[in-house]
Amino acid sequence: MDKIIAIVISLLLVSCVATKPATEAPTESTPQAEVRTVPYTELLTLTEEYPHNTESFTQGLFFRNGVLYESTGRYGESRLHKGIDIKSGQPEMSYTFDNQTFAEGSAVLDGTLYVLTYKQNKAYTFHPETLEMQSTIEYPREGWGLTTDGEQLIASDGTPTLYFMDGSLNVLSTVTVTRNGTPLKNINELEYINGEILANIWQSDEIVIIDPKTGEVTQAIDFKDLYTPENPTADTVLNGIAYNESNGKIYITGKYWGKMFELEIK
Ligand SMILES: [Ca+2]
Repeated sequence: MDKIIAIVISLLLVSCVATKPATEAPTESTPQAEVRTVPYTELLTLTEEYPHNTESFTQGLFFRNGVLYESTGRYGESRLHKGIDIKSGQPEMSYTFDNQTFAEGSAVLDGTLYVLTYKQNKAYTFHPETLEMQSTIEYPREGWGLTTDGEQLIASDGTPTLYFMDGSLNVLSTVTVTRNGTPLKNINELEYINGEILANIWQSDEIVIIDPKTGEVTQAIDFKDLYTPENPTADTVLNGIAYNESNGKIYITGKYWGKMFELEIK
């Protein structure tokens, strides 16, 4: 009997010792480690280069069921392309916007394709198969990037805010994107990949990885060694991130770039 009591007491002592550190842990959250910027080659392997239309001012780039879509911007140059053959860069079909429209990011949610506009305070919906325009929705912000987690649409507007919206573009929640605790503006093209949001920062070679719940940038990826446009201008910046669920690869291009790059996650 004494032996059993001794074992119980020693077990209790062990459990007290084991739980002690937890009771002494600081109550305030530990500061986040400084966000590192890593060259893209640290996380991704370049697997293929494809042609990209140098007349496309890329705004939105995404796959739906293995089919590549791209929306392009600028007045008089705004298009929506569907079924882009990655080997030739040629689309199966295209919709041409009127000259008063500057198209922006695009994404499909629940069988509806959405395209934002820059300053027209309008978004348009399309049938994703036929590219037939279906409706116009009032949109009270600048349109920049657009993506979806499959439940909601996620939009950027050039500020540090990301907007989570329903299919009628009503804002359900927002999150402020921060990098090392500082709000990060110029969030542009977006791509939701496996619980994280990839966003390129307008006029930079960086794509940041954002935690959608907190808005915190967890990592920054530098793509400056990926590509130099043939005729570089202030416009020819990286802006096009698409994840193809069918093969698990990421596709990256830029405005007026002559190439689109296929990358595999390491
Ligand atoms: Ca995208």
